[in-house]
Amino acid sequence: MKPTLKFMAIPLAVGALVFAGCGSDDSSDDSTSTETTTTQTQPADNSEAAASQVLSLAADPDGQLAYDKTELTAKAGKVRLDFTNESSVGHDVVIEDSSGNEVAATDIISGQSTSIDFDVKPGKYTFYCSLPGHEAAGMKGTLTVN
Ligand SMILES: [Cu+2]
Repeated sequence: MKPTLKFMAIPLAVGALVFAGCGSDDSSDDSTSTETTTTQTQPADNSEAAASQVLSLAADPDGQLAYDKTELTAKAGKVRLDFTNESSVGHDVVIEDSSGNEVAATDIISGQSTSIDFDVKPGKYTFYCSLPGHEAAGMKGTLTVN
């Protein structure tokens, strides 16, 4: 063998290796695609919040200390109570649970109507007018929740 051939072969081999190295580097140049998946938060269905049952109660239109009902019934859940007082005597409706805790209360009204929304569980509730002497005179009743 002639030494000149070996001498010439080495730079070619090195050049080939360097070239191959560059080529392999190119493949690792992938741009990492950051896919941001937008999570769509579903809006809460607030239509369920509306009272599904409506109770009505009225005070005596002639000003007697009495409601038109002494018993109300409802199913557990959200309840709306419509209270009407056509008389000029002020009245309200306070709802208490069996432990005597106030669950809801209307404004004191006269000559108008109002309503309140509240939640009830199965059991016995009481309602009454909070004006002095009115409950004692008979403005009271029971709300039974099934
Ligand atoms: Cu009253």
